[in-house]
Amino acid sequence: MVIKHIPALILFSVSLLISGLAYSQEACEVVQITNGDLSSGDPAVCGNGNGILFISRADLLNNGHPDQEDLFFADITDPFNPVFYQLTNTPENERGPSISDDCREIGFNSNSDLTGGNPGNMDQMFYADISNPNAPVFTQLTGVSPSSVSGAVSGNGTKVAISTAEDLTGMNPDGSREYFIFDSNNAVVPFGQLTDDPTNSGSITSSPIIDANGSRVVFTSSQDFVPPGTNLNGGRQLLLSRISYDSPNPPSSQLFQLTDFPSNDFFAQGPAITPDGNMILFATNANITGGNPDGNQDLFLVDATNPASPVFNQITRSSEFTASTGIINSNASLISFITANPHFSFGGEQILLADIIDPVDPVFTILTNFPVGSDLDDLASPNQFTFIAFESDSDLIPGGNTDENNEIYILFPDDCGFLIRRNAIPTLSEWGLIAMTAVLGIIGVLAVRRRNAAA
Ligand SMILES: [Ca+2]
Ligand SMILES: [Ca+2]
Ligand SMILES: [Ca+2]
Ligand SMILES: [Ca+2]
Repeated sequence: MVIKHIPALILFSVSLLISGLAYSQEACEVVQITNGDLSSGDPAVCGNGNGILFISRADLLNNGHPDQEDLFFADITDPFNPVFYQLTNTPENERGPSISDDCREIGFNSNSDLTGGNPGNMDQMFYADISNPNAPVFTQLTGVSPSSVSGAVSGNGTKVAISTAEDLTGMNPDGSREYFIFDSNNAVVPFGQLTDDPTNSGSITSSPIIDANGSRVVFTSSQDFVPPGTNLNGGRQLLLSRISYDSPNPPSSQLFQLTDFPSNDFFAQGPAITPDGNMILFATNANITGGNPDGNQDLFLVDATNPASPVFNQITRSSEFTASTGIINSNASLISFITANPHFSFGGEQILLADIIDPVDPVFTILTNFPVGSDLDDLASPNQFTFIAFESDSDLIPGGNTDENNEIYILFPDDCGFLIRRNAIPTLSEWGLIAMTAVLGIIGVLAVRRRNAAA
């Protein structure tokens, strides 16, 4: 009676093992969006997933533009038939593109004279309405004095966070690098200076990122901002700015230092933020939660819902460099990053997905199986992670990029990839599964031996 179920029992135990430890054993579908004889890259993706803003040196629309960087928009409502628009056609360089959730507003920096306000070809921050991508409307945001600039537009398209040493508001005569907010809804005083480094002592305030409605901005800085005395050693800390808008008064903010690195040996890098501004993914070499004693770069999640009491979780744990940047979806259930770290990949650079619903015990999936030596950069995605955009100068879809300049690709992380574990050590639930499988298997083998002995 029992014996006739033995083969089924063995099959069941094997299937348990496979279903528990394997994922769909197939790399995710990858689509090459651009195909030029010069580089395309730096993709920014609309939150709704309908388009990609990027820069390209290639003459993608055959209109004879010079071989320098121009801004392009690809409508990928049908990702298999992208529709391209060339937004700028200047003999200078456009860089650092960002785009709103509905693909209508963009931010970028450029040394071109797009509106007649930059005849000296200095690096300036621009904002543009591309509701009609055939006729973008440009606004030059900076330009009083020369300074390098970077920035990002909010998800709702109405705010731009800007990092520059320019004195945009009259509050920065020392010429230190500060962070500003531009509010397109405030026609009277559109700029607010939201940091105040009193001296130009060379501290670095890097490219800020901004949430959906512009109420929170995150950036890294080695400056000793809040409260003074917290960062005397110049660690590159992660800071959060909580912003209030009170038009026609300028925007104001409260600044929070989220990390507390003990020295300038430590730094935060490459932050990404959820649309609600509460969850931040970043990389650091610091041992924030006790799980990074080797001091190489791993990815950390910080819940900054209450920015005065941030809660950190270390997502990747490796004895080797993992990544300097990653992306996060809107409800902080998934992150993605590029790594060549052998703890997470087959070898060479691959794109990883991590389910972080339980950030203490993330589940990792390799989405790609690119040849060793493939070079990937600049992940970007819609709020829901329906696809992941990136750039690569490898011939990822054989024959599609034989000249090996940078092209834009997207992949669909849908029911594909190869499940792996964080440390190649099974989790408690996996150990349980393995133990159960082993017991069932032993019972099966014993029963078969008994049957053979009886025969
Ligand atoms: Ca150009
Ligand atoms: Ca200053
Ligand atoms: Ca580590
Ligand atoms: Ca190419």
